[in-house]
Amino acid sequence: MTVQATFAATVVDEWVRAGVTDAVLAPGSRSTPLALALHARADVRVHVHLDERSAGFYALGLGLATGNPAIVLTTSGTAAVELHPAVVEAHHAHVPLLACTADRPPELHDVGASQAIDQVHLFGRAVRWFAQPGVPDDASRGAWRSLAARAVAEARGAGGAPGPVHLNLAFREPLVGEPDALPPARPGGGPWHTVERAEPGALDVSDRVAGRRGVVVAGADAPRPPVVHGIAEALAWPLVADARSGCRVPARTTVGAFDALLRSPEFAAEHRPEVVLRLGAPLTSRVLNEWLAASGADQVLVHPRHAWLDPDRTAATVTASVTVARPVPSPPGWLDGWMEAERLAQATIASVLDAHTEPTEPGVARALLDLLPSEATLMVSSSMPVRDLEWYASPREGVRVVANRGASGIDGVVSTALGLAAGTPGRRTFALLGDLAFLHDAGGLVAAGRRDVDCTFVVVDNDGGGIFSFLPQAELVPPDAFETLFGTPHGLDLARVATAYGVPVTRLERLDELCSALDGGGVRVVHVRTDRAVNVAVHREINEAVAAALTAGRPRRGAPAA
Ligand SMILES: Cc1ncc(C[n+]2csc(CCOP(=O)(O)OP(=O)(O)O)c2C)c(N)n1
Ligand SMILES: [Mg+2]
Repeated sequence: MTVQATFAATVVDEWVRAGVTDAVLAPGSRSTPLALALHARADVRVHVHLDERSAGFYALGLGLATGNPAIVLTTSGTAAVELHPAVVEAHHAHVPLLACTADRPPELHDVGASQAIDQVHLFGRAVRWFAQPGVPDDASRGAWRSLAARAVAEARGAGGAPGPVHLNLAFREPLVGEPDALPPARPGGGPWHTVERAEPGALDVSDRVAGRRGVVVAGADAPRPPVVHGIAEALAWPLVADARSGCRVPARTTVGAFDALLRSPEFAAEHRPEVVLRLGAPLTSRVLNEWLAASGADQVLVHPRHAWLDPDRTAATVTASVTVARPVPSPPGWLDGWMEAERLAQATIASVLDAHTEPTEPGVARALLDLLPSEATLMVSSSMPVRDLEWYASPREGVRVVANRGASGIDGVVSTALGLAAGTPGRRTFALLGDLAFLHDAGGLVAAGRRDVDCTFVVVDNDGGGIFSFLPQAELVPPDAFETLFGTPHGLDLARVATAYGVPVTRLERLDELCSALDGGGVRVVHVRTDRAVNVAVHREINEAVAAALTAGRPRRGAPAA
């Protein structure tokens, strides 16, 4: 019997009572009491990773999938530091996560003991709560259940938004032992603490929106789709929706092709709104965001957790929830003008992409979303995949789209997707990612063989960072320097990389092979070779074709739909 083992078993018992189901562990000695306590519970799924950075993102993926914090446990030293990227992403993206770092006891600090570093407030202000209870002893027994229950409650957003919590847990040897009787728990199986929060009332914006030309913009963390569609429908406003909002489904008001549309100066000028309801996180489209910022419109920013997501500083009002109690629709022709343009743009995008038999990057994004089975989850990496999906995919129902856009890193994508897959058994998971994002976390594939997860990675391989070809650097930096510093070709055969991890690979030569390439379960890679210069040309081709279609068929403002 050891006090360390009793502490660890108590904490794990409390986590289970609070609803925790998954723990992600990386091997190490100092974390032994907790590792053994987690392993001893049949009601906790334990996922073992070799690399703590991947472990952190895998736990993030589990949290995204379930809304519950997953435990991620490391030993001390640099192992603990490796969690930082996932903690930062969880902080910005409001994903519950319980980061537990094992630590050496105080007498081993500052004396050159192995793997002893300062882990106090290791993740700075990126955590909702930090606690270090000290080496467990019998005197602290009465605090153990509270500590564990509060950690889960804080991660779920007791103090506001969900996010990461850091417990720094010092253990003294012996590290292996059996637990004694646990301190008494709450009767009835519940956790020591629960947090009850009253929902705030919604702000009624009826007077501000009545009869005006407005736009609803919905990003990640927008209110529930029926609420958003209800507002757009009642006001007869276009709903500019990113797939991550869940609102980008076919409807009388849904506009998916806004990026291409707003690249047309005439369209952008003629469709300037008077009022904008911005729901959730900003979209990635710079064209959209600049158009909104320059519009001079009255803007209401709505975020259910009061996140201040206003990079252009244009929100006149910030609130958690809106309602329109007395809806007065926009003037005749306002919505029709948008929707006619949307139909033209979608048809044009489809016909441009259909003319390319070889896979193009926008074509893969559009076809992939179209082809996914119902109830699938799609993760998209930062850089061009998230943009191609936002700009060129057509609206559809029944797919959950997620991206690590809290801090917009290209790290941890493989592991986040595998964590999402592990957290949604019975639903298929797909990831659309760039070659650099894939290579960055290729080590995350080690976990693929260890669990029965279903995840198909569609890797768009343009041999480097394709996004930089769209930035001013591409014009202003001499080509050789641009290629060395930004293009960063690696010349690796990604199929061989995946195969080395035991992951089967399908090479996609033609876009029409995508449907069959997506068949089958387990962890797989679909490898798509593209070219960065061709990709710039394809984007230009689509955008010019949409502008031309608008010029040819554009209804004048105020005109009813054809
Ligand atoms: C961790 C991290 N490092 C660097 C960056 C900067 N960055 C943004 S996009 C990008 C290139 C990504 O390349 P790839 O994944 O191949 O996608 P592509 O641009 O080709 O679509 C880089 C390096 C970042 N966002 N995150
Ligand atoms: Mg790339």
